[in-house]
Amino acid sequence: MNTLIQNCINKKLSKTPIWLMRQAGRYLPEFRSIRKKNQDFIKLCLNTKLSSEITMQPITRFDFDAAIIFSDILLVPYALGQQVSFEKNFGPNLQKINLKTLNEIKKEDFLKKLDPVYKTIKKIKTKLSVNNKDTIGFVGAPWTLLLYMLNRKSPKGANFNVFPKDKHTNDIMVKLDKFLKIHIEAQIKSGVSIIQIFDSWAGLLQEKDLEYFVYKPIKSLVDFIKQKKTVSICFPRNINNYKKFVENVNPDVISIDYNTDPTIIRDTVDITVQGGLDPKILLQNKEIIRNEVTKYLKTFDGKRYIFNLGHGVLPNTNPNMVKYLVDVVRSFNGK
Ligand code: 1CP
Repeated sequence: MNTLIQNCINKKLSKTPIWLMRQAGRYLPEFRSIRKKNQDFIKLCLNTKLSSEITMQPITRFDFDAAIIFSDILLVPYALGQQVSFEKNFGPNLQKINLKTLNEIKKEDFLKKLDPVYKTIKKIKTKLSVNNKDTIGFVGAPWTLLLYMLNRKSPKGANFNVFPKDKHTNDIMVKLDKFLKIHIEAQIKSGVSIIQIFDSWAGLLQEKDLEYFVYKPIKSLVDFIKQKKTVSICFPRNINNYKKFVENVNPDVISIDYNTDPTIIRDTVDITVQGGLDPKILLQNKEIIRNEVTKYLKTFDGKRYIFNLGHGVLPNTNPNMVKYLVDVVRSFNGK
């Protein structure tokens, strides 16, 4: 039996599937109580018992149609030998890249470091497929990872008008392509049915640089995922032209941000669409939530659409409002 998301991609429309980016995270009190006792975030991601438990928390609470593995895009730089820590109220903090380590890293050592992630997938996979739910694995896109690796902290608020396409950049991009494929393959072998590629900072680039930093490297990953007969979802956040992205990259699903007009996407893009709702709407009252959610559902009514947000759930979101959102989506019966 197919999952709702597989049906949605194969045009067999029944119900609108729903899951949320960052559904396993800081807005949930049950996550916060585990996090309080586990100060080292990387260690927490690599604790199979706890990361399985955290992955399942939003499924237990809201019965979402898919679970996204509790992990982080920055585990890849970490496994490539770059130290990563997360500081409260600051975000990620990366040590300088060691090119020698990066050049010498072996596939076996990389996989060994990330083995707990694959164990987590295996552990939860059975439970999820019995309930006909998808298990979503993910990676950061090469551009977003490159940016964290070179900037060594969040690029929030930064403006990269010129970003060098020099040998140093190219060498790192080549390494990322290789090791992201290794990470993707290991997640697929462990049992994920979908890979989402997060290009959270694609919107910082100028149009002329998208080909080099976004389309080409993501297409390489999407083609690889296709060869493995697995579904790909791309989230090139805040780019101006999703149609052009889809034409160049050709993923199974395109995930849109909240600055994009959903009607234009509906009228110009021919693949399954995911997401869009501004996560700040969940901080509003029920009436506003219902109206805004219904806008998206009506826009994509009769189309292949996966309900999600236009970025991750915000930490100050009330879980009751997430429950309400799920109820609104599940009870929608068309126009
Ligand atoms: O308690 C804490 O402080 C940790 C907060 C946290 C969590 C819950 C971080 C730190 N990462 C995560 C989990 C996470 N990250 C998941 C797990 C599953 C889920 O979605 O529920 C996923 C898919 C990610 C992906 C991720 N990490 C992205 C891409 C999506 C996005 O939000 O744009 C990015 C950019 C990161 C980097 C990251 N991880 C954490 C922080 C604070 C940051 C930096 C964000 C920034 O630069 O603004």
